[in-house]
Amino acid sequence: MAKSKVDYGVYLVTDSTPAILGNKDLTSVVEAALQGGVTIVQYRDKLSDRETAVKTARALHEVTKRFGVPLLVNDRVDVAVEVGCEGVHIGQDDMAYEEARKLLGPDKIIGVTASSIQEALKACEAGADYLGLGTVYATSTKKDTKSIIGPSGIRSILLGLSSAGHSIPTVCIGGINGSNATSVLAESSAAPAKSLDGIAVVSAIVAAADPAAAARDLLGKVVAGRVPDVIKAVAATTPLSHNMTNLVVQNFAANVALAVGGSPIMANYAEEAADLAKLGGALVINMGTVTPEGLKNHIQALQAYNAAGGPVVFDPVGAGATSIRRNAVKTLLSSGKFTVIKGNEGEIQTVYGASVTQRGVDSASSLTISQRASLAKSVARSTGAVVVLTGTTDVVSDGVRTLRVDNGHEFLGRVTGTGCTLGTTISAMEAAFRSDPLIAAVAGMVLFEIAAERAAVRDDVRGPGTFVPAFIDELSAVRTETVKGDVAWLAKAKIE
Ligand code: 3NM
Ligand code: MG
Repeated sequence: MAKSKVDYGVYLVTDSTPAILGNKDLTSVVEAALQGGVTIVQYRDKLSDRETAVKTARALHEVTKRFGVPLLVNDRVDVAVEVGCEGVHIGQDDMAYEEARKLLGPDKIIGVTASSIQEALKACEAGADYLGLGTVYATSTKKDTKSIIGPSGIRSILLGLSSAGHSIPTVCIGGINGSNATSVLAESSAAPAKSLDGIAVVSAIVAAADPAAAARDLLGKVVAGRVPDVIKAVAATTPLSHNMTNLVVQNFAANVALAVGGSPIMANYAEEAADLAKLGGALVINMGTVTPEGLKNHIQALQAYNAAGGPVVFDPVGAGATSIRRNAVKTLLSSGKFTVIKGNEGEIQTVYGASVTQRGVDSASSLTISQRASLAKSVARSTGAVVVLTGTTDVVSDGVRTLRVDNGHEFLGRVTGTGCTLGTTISAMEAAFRSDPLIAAVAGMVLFEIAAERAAVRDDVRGPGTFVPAFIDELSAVRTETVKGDVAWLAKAKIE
């Protein structure tokens, strides 16, 4: 696993003491936490003898490897070397960074704890791969913590790092749980410094009655915490949203692209795609009114954006409705790579290869939420794309992290083209926020659905007709508020 690809979002630090683990089995707790969405694991065990530590680390590594998640070992560099896991985490009183690097080689991850800007800069300059910042709040998990610095202390370190030109990944640790994660993330971030990349927890997951649910809850909060970064990135760059879309939604989609901060171009002639792909935007391929000519254009444009490294959003409208569309989906999937595939249940099932027959382009649902989550995850794994499966509860998955978004309003289902314009919205997010396509997709989704909720309850909205202009207004208002730093609207986000 490339070090640059590591996701520090929900960082689980283990503890084997009865006070925290109780009588549970550590490996099972870690496995449940990984199912819930933990993105990196650190085996921390101050008490076991070496033989036990190596045995436990091996068992944990078997599990983390299955989930494609890195395993680090706290402090005991020799254990990490013997097990061959992905790296170590060292505190200020542990082995010196240079010595650990010599033992581990250049490809392993070494994280360092820092409580002050001096410690953080020193670790950065030595070459650390990430920093664990803390202690945020006093915690009974670690009784010998030296300095309790709070979210404001984290913020000072982040500002210090960014003014020294460092963009090293950071997580914070100490007393973080589901109740305070959102405020810790918000209070510790300060422009122009980069936000925290994640939160590290011990007891919030290891001591939880349901570690999978605890991990899922934290993941939702970490992802929600990044949403403003995505919307601001769109506002700062006004990325091109190149739509190759159907006849029905051209005007609506262009207005939505503008409202969310993008710059729309509706261009169906693929000979233009190579030039457009160089402008730093993203492409939407929407299959809504498929024709032989259109399909050829889609393939050519897909390949042009792939060659330029630009994101591509695929909207397989009505994919299961006809055999022509089912074949078009197969052809497109084998012609290039998509960043995001967005569709309703029937469409995503068709992408999966199931032979479902959709009634026209409408959505119908027969799967349970957890079946929808596994479907999205499987398609994400097989295609390498982020899958956005829309419905009353939306599911977003990149094959590792799978989230449910429970926002939206029934008016979205009573107006034509809302699904298509969601694809356009997501394209703007993907264009502006390349570092994490899943977070970009979730940001597009919650911006879109919360704007719909706000529009639907306005006094001037009396039905689906008056909803449309109000919805465009609210998309624009939510974006403007976010850019000004007012993110109160995000309290409505239901991401889990
Ligand atoms: N390191 P909990 S605080 C392992 O400040 C560890 O460096 C800390 O446990 C530091 O999430 C800590 O249960 C324990 O509060 C964090
Ligand atoms: Mg230590």
